[in-house]
Formats: sequence, structure tokens, C-alpha cells
Amino acid sequence: MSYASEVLEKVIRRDPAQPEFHQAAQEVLESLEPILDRYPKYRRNSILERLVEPERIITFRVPWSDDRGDVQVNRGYRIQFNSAIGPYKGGLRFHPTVNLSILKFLAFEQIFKNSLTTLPMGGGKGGSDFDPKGKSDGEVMRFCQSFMTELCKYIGPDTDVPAGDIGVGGREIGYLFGQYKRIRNEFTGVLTGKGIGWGGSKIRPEATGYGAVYFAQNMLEGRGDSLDGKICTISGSGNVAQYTAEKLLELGAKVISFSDSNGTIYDPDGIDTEKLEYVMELKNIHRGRIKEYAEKYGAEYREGERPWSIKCDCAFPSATQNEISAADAQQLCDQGCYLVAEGANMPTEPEGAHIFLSQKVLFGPGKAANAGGVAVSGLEMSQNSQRLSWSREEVDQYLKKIMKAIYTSAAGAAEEFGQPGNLILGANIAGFRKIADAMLAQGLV
Ligand code: NDP
Ligand code: 2IT
Repeated sequence: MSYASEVLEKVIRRDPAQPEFHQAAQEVLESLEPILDRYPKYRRNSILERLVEPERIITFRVPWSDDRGDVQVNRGYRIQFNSAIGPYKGGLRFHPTVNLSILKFLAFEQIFKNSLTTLPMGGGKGGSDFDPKGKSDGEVMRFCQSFMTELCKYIGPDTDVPAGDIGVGGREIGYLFGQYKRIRNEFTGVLTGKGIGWGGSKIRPEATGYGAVYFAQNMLEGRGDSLDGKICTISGSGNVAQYTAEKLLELGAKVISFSDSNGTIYDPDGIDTEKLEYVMELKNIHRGRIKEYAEKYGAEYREGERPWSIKCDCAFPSATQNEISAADAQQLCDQGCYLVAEGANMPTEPEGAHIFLSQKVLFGPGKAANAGGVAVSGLEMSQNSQRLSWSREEVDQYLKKIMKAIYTSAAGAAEEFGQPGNLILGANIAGFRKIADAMLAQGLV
């Protein structure tokens, strides 16, 4: 049995009820085999055993009072997974499905993603099973204040710097930041994704979506192709989906779908900038359902479906984990889709990813393709440390440079380890190497 399989077996035995974490760990560990074989130092020093065990997990009670005055109790978490190359860094997710398995998978992915960005950030993730849907602003604020009252003991600008993820956007970051500042009496860069007027970076809201599109551009350039005129499907209709669409439109592509947890809209005429503006207002201000788009513009609404049965050139899964099954992947390939850039974290099931690779689809795995968000978070940290704020153009140039560097290092590692074009393997190896060598240099950590 290989070293990677041995460690994976131990992971599963130790925490049998964490399927999402097993899935993420399996994908990474399997693709590390070539580098583990080449350099025995990693096995000799039990690097994998250390890598799969979080440095620290914090769980806590979050009591808050709803608009009726009734007391509600949710569970809060922060996983501080790996600090080998910088302070823990990663988002907070507020969604009823949040549990240890989901957050460990996300924090584990974040370690390698952050390493790929070229910036000094460790890996972490946190959140709560709180469901912001249908809650008033006041309820969301009271929840955020209670959550931060406990979380503030464990984070700080040089320790652990959370940001947004599903269910956590500008509104929530504002409430969380306000509470941190009140309790600690410090105005610091303890969170990223802050508002522009109070320490936020330009382009941070756009960065994940823009970055996913820049990553797709890099993959296409390798074949002398571009996004101009391409038919693109997008899943989700939140932060990542919206700014993926915005950048695709700017580059001349045609966007024909959005979705949410209730269904998909299909607009064969294309979602133009005016329709996109409507979606942004619908989702970010009215917090409505994507179905309303179909009613307004006479587009097709497919209740309970995802966009993968729609014929396209390029697909941008930007909603959540495991939203592309093997059957979806096969259907995408059969209908001529030849590029998939993962804006979401782990949206493709392992068998689906296998299909994309074997059918030579240009496949950008999440930890590479969606790293633009955390990369600009890293730039927000730099600006906060300098007490300066950079222009839109400066941040965008950095973002483009970083996405290119990620593509180059993932493609380079895939080539070096004998699987050219396999960016899953390439991203995992390139991300791992820096982390593992830092851990070796730091002794028994
Ligand atoms: P948002 O909360 O802004 O939007 C999430 C979108 O995905 C919504 O349209 C939501 O629909 C849909 N969605 C969420 N859960 C499910 C589900 N279980 N089934 C179907 N649809 C679902 O989140 P983001 O756009 O920020 O995040 C989207 C993805 O991108 C996540 O995987 C996240 O981890 C990843 N990501 C985010 C980054 C960021 O900077 N924000 C950075 C890198 C990755 P509904 O409204 O019905 O819930
Ligand atoms: O998954 C992710 O990379 C994020 N949710 C963004 C994390 C961050 O710290 O900006």
C-alpha cells in the first residue's frame, strides 16, 4: 500500500463521519504520490500525517435573540488547519449544512490554495449552521455580534484573518468587524472583504469571479483560444457567479444561465449587463429567488435543476460542493463543453473530474481557479499593514499576475511529474511543496 493510501485509511478510520473531508483529502493525497515517491524526506518526517490533522479546532455556542424575542442557539466553528507559511486565512460560511466535515474539507483545500497564490497565508475556515435566509437585518446583526463575541478570542491580524464565503458577504463582514472593534478596541485588518471606506480593498468583491475567468483565459491561451464569443453556463447566483458573469461579458462571452438552491434559469438570448444588474439587485438587496428572473425576462425556469444539461462551450460551477456528478460531467462533454473553471470549492465529484481529465476538457480545479478571492484578501492585508489603499487598476493587475502565476506553477508541476495538462495533480503538488518544505524547516510542527 502506498504512503498516501495508508494515511488516507487512518484519516477515514479516525473520523468515519466526515465524507467531504475524506473526499478532499483523497484527491490531494492521491495526486501527491509522484512527489512522495521522488522525495523520501516527506514520508521519513511523517509530513502527511501532520498535514491532515488541523493545528486547532474551535467550536462554540452562539446564542442570539430573534425578532420575537425568542432565544436561538447555533453552533460556531473555526478550523485553524495549517500556519506553516502565514497566519490562518480563509472564509466563514453561514449555511444550515455547515458541520465539521464540510469545514475541514474547506480549510484543507484552503491550505494548498493559499500556498498557490504566492502570498504568505496559512489555511483556515470557519462558520456556523446559522441560516441567513429569511432573517431580518437585525437578526443577522445580533447573530454576527454573538458569533464574534466568542470568535474574537482566537483571531487577529497576525494570527487568523477570516473573510466571507457562502452566506457571508459585505453585510455580515460589517457586523462582525464592528463587534471585533468594540470588544478589542482595535481597528486592524482582522477580517478581509471589508467595505472600501473602512479598510477594504478595491476589487475584493469581484476577485473570485474575475480570477476564475482570468484562469480560464490562461487555460485557453495555452491552446491559442480566447473567451470571445463562447457560450458559458454559470451555476449559483451569489458573489462568485455574479462577478464571473460580469467579467465574461466584458470579454465578449455569452452567459446563458444562473441558478440557486431552488432551480436554474436558462436565457438563450444571453444575460446582458442590464439583466446582470437586475440579478445583483435581486440577490444582494432584495435577497429574492432566481426564479423571479425568469418571470421578469420570460426566460426558462427549471425547478430543482442545475445548469449542466444546457449545451455550452465553457462551464463555471459557482454555487457549492458536489454540484457536478459523473453523469453531469458526461453530459457536458457529450454536448461539446471543453472548459470547466471551478469558481466554487470542490463542485465536481471525483468521478466527474476524472471524466473531464480523460476527455481532455480544460479543467481548472477550485483551489487554483477560485484562488483570486483569497489572493485579493491577501492584498487587502498588505494594504491594511501599510495603511494605504491601492487603485482598482493596481489591484486588478496584481490579480491577473497572480492567476497567471498559479496557472504556470500548476501546469509546470503537472508537466514535471509526468501528467501534462492535469491541473488537479499540478495544483496539489505545487501547493504542497511549499507547505511541506516550510514544515520541515520549522522542526516538529
Ligand atoms: P453566496 O452565498 O454569495 O452564493 C452562493 C450561491 O450558491 C447562491 O446562489 C446559493 O443559492 C447557491 N447555493 C449555495 N448552497 C447551495 C446548495 N446546497 N445547492 C444549490 N445551490 C446552492 O456564496 P459565494 O458566491 O461566495 O460562494 C459560492 C462558492 O464559491 C462556494 O463554494 C464558496 O466556497 C466558493 N468560493 C467563494 C469565495 C468568495 O470569495 N466568496 C472564494 C472562493 C470560493 P441559495 O441562495 O438558494 O442558497
Ligand atoms: O474559499 C475561499 O477561498 C474563500 N471563501 C475566500 C477566503 C478569503 O480569505 O478571502
